[in-house]
Amino acid sequence: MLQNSGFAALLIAAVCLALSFSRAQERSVDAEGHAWWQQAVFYELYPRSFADSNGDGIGDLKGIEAKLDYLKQLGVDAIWISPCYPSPQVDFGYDVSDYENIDPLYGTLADFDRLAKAAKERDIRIIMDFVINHTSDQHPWFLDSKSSRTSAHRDWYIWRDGKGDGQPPNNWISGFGGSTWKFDATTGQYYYHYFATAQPDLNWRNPAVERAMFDVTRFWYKRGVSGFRLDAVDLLFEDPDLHDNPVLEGKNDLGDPKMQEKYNDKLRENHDVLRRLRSVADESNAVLVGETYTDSAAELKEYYGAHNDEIQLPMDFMFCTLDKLSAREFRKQIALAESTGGWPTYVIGNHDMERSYVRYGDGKHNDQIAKLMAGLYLTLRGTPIMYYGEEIGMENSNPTRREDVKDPMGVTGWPGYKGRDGERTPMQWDGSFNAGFTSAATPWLPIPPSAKRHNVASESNDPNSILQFYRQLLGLRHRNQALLAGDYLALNQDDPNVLAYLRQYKKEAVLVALNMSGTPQHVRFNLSAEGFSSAKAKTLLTTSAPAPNGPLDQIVLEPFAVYIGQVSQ
Ligand code: TEU
Ligand code: CA
Repeated sequence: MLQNSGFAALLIAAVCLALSFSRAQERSVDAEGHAWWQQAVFYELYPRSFADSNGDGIGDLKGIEAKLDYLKQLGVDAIWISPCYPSPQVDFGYDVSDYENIDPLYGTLADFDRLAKAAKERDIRIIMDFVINHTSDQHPWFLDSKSSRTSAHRDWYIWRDGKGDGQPPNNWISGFGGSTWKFDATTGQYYYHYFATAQPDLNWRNPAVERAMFDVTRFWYKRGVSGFRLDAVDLLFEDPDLHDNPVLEGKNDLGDPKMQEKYNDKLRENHDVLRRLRSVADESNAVLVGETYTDSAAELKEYYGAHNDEIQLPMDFMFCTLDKLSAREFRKQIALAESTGGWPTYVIGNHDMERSYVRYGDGKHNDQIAKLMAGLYLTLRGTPIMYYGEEIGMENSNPTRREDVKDPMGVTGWPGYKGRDGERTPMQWDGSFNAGFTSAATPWLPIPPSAKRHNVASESNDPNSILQFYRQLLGLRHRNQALLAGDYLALNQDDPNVLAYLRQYKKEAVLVALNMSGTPQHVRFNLSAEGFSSAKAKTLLTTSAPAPNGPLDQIVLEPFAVYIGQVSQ
């Protein structure tokens, strides 16, 4: 009897386990085996600049909450919020002094919970920015670490003796200019900071650091967060022997010698941490997005993990740093991303690089080119990550006087490099005072003059605007299985002007043709080799006028036009 009830309890436990396992599986993939993050459109927003609810000139969480309907209508499924944790704001939030709270500039934890609830009601997921490589020098861990050589947190950061004579431990150069080493007189040692001196690097060789940082992710998962964007994830480890990096010819933007970052960038050890971080994420069906600056397909491939057990969405920076409109170059770059065998992650802009509107624009057809770029990265196989304002054609507005520069990189780089303020200006909501971003007299960064023409309100009323094109395209993407899940097949690969491809899903396919040139192009497609005998496509969306009417050998594309059509077998 006793034995039987024991057996029954075991059986019940086993059934429960099986049920909960299959429920977890149900949650994480659709019928075709796609995870939620493969179907989602992501949107990066810089909280300082999105929407200001309390009139202090700086965006905040309540501001974001008030714009969720805008994002939903646009077709956004997940927002990645750049750091909104307590921070001295030396690097505008990328210097975190408390990973488990919200900076009062942006609101409170209660505001965050409200935002999370409101987002969930609209089926919008929240991705937090995880500044995993370094903290602020005001973080209690660092304050303790620097207090004495024997403090509890001493080994949470990287402390070394200098070479004597005021010489730092080695020749490594900071991404923000100068040596990566800063002498601290209290304990007579140098600490390592890849970025600003106010951003000391954590020592990921210390298991206590790993435990504390993994717990940070658990804290946010419990609050309903669906994943993290991993900041500067290439840089977690440094060579323990501190070998000098090989010095290259020439100087960088900030005037320092160029070097090959052989001993402090992309060390093997990164991958062990990523695998363990991923296991924690998997418990919450969460996604890891990587700020992965790779130089080759092989490096990008490694970030997925040997068994797809590291970063699900390593951003492809080789794609987005391709700064010219070139059908050949993009074709090559897409093939490279496809060759990794992983699920690609495409971006064309972020808070660290000149806005895509300016980088790709020719000064004459910029609006058209903005639509062309949307037609590209929102129809490729993979997950796209938008950058706020891209959908309305926001352009860079760089400071013109050194005293106006906010970004620490711009302060060091001036006048050669003006920093990143220009791509971080406030979102342009309407044509009113301060573009509807704030009621304050002065927003934290000035509103560019182009806000009069490029803003949400005016573009909502213009059927030919960039914004309407994004809405239509994202709507199409969400409804169309071939765009969501279809294979990528390059077409007309010798064409120097028109980038064309099929997204094929079972018997359906979507044809995408993008004229990357400033002259009209007549393109012909023969899809019989791809198994499509029909000589016609049904136009789904195009910017070409008149719309090409269907026969696949008679598609004429205006300069910089997008054509998207459905073909069936
Ligand atoms: O960026 C890492 C990074 O490599 C950048 O510093 C980049 O090289 C630079 O912006 C030039 O464009 C991340 C964040 O995205 C960036 O905003 C932070 O400043 C940096 O980390 C430090 O946290
Ligand atoms: Ca580091």
